[in-house]
Amino acid sequence: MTDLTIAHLLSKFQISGQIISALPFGSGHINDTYRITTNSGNTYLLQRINHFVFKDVPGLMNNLVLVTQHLRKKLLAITASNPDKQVLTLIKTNTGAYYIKDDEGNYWRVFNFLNDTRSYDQVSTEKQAYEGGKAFGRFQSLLADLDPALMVETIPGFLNIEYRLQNLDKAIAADSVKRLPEVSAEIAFINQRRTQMGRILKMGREGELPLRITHNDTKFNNVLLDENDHAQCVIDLDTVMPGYLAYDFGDAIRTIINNSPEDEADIDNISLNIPLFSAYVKGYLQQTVGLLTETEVHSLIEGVLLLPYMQFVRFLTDYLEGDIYYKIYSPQHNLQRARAQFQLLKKLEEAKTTLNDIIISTYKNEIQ
Ligand code: ADP
Ligand code: GN1
Ligand code: MG
Repeated sequence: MTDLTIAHLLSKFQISGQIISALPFGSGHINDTYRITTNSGNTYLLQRINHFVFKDVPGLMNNLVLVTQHLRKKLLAITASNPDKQVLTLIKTNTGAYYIKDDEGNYWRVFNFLNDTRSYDQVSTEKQAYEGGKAFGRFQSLLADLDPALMVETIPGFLNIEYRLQNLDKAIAADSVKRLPEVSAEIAFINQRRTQMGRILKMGREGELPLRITHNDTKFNNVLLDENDHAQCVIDLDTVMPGYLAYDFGDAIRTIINNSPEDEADIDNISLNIPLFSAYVKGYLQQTVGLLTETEVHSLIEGVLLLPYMQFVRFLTDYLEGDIYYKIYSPQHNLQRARAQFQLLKKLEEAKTTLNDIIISTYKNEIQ
């Protein structure tokens, strides 16, 4: 991206001031993000929406507007809240739209940049984990009265494990880049768990778990904390759509409980951080205790196992397909990521009872 292209794009949005700098920002795997500073003192975040991943950008943007407007309205009714800081704000284009499509077919949008915040790829303190739990718990509570039927599925089958396994099976059958021989141990491990990992879907289909509006990408770097590590804003709302609470809980835990990065190369370094888990559970349940059904509480532990499993399946599929989905930074990156999730899942399976006991005892404390 040249400065000229960025200036041209931004000239189509209602931003104030002249551009001083436009620098790539963040460590997301999907969108292209730039931090824009201007001489008016206002800072913005320019994003190219990945339309290979998100096929229905108008539908996605409609979801985003619905969700941010709903959150804003709910926060306005809460004393001491600050919607401008706690909800993402989209900047309109000169024609009053929320995004533009450029001559090459790329979609762009602009948010207000939330200053004095940071996102963490890895959690290092119990306070951060607790605040993350509060942020995602509150996000779900505030969205509980928004009708899921209003939202489009921005990626059909996104967290549907049956669909993810079908995609893996297709990638195995095609073996388009001849990587199958390297991953036979991983595939055997996945196959042993196919039925068990379908439990949440089954409970949902049988009406035991309510379909709610969920975030569906609750990895920890999708929450912004302020300079004192207080939760400020949940971001990356492209996958907000109908889902089960256990999905969001499980995906957050996947990134919080792991003492190593998501793509740890030496799997012997992967271990669980139980104090961080407990802190997240506390923050999350404090916000959601009035919302969760008993069955949902018992489903949370299933999400803790399912989300690393699903991520393992997704990274492995991308590796077998020749790295077409996630941004990679080395040729074996997706394999390395898949193996790290594989190891994390083994550790989580060993600790399942301990983790569930923490969830249940925290819930009992909070409900009193
Ligand atoms: P991706 O889908 O690629 O993960 P995100 O929407 O999560 O894209 O944005 C990437 C990173 O940019 C985030 O992890 C966060 O650090 C930062 N970010 C996103 N939105 C804002 C914002 N409004 N203010 C400040 N930082 C932001
Ligand atoms: C992607 O966009 P980002 O980097 O927050 C992915 C998530 C995965 C995550 C794994 C739309 O999230 O589903 O869990 O990478 N987002 C999409 O790090 O596929
Ligand atoms: Mg992100």
